[in-house]
Amino acid sequence: MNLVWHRSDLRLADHPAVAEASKGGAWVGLVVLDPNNLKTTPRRRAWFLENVRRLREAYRARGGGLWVCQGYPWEQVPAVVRTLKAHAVYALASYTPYGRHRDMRVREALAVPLYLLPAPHLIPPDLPRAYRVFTPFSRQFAGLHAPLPAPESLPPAAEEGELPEESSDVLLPPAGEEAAQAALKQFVAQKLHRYHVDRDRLDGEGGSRLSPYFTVGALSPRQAAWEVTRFQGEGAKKWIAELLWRDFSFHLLFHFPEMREMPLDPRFARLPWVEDEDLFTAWYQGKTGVPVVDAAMRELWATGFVSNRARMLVAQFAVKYLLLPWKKAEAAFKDLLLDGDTPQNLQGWQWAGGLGVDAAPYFRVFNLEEQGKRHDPEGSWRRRFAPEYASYAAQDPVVDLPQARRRYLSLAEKLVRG
Ligand code: FAD
Ligand code: IRF
Repeated sequence: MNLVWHRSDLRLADHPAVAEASKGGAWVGLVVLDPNNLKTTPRRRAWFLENVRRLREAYRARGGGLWVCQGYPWEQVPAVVRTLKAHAVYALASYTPYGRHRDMRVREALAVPLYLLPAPHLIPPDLPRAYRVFTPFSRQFAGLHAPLPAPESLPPAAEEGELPEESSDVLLPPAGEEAAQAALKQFVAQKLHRYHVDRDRLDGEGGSRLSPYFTVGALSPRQAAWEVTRFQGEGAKKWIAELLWRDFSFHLLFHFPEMREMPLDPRFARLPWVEDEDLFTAWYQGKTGVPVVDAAMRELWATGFVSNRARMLVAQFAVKYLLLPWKKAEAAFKDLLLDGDTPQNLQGWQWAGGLGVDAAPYFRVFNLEEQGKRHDPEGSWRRRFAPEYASYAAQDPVVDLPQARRRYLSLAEKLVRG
């Protein structure tokens, strides 16, 4: 008997550990509900648990069994191994600091091997050379292998362990790998051809909205890339590029784990962050008087999702216009996102905040009114989430925008020039 331990890979298809375990003998699946991962908002816990439910159904449908237990993995995994008299544990390698620490502790606590197989990224995050800039990183993409099929049947096994109930304060997308595949196919059929044009829409309608599935691993990046290999257009090229950005985030955090707490360019750690709780709350609750920021934050509260363009703008506003402590804002923002993912959120905040990720120049400061007009020209998204604003012009904003922009540029210039 062997174990396949699922973590951020809640699927049976394109799963190298499932494929390896299926090569011989009996095996069961395992999910350990880890308090270190579940210390988050109800909406994010509910999303993860809903996908575990769908995974358990996928096991049942194939005659297999998914075990679910609660506790620290370095205690629970060895306990399940002992109960089942398992000979080995298979899992997909984790590239995050916590994941690697966890796996080291589990390996030390186990009396049987823990086989960590490479997860199906487009570019393995643990490339020996560390890249800080996306373009040279993306050039390491050496093409795609076909995703692995899900096993048609599983070794007969009973399931064990209850899944806790968790209610979400936002509507959850349909969970599980079947729903993810349906959403992928619908995006490719209806939106891929214009993706390079529409992806910057503030209403997010130009994108796939697949990020929540990537974050819990109901969908693999390789499956998402493979689905477009038959297309040659600009939309398909941009789609692959954005999937590579996801891998770039994992790569950055693998090589620079300090970016959890520090700007990748440490000079910017010395920005005079403004510890003002009222200002933070105004930003966090979408009450800043800046329409594009307020619409974005209110959408995020109401739905758990917001477009990439809106994320860039609210992050840059927090860091450059308000000088809010970037780490506090980044963590609060992630906890509202159904797709909240440590590598992605850190990369996004440090890129948008000009804190050293990629070649995003520190002196790029968006004109927020212009951004709103350009990426929501009809104003329909703004009216939906911030109807009190008749345009994207600021109304009694929490900071004087031109003055705040000059303040940031002057401060950043001094830090860069030393
Ligand atoms: P699409 O445009 O359909 O893109 C397809 C996939 O490519 C996405 O699902 C995502 O996996 C990847 N991708 C697209 N854009 C980016 C990007 N800029 N960086 C990295 N990967 C990308 N993404 C998360 O998954 N979790 C987060 O916590 C997160 N936080 C972010 C915070 C900030 C400040 C910024 C600027 C970006 C953040 N992103 C995050 C990246 C990106 O905004 C989302 O992945 C994207 O908006 C999800 O919508 P979508 O699936 O429709 O994207
Ligand atoms: N992975 C686990 O193994 N166990 C859990 O309880 C997890 N809970 C999560 C909750 C939320 C909101 C998200 C992701 C998880 N994950 C859990 C996946 C982790 O990201 C993954 O285990 C990673 O390797 C280490 I979003 O954190």
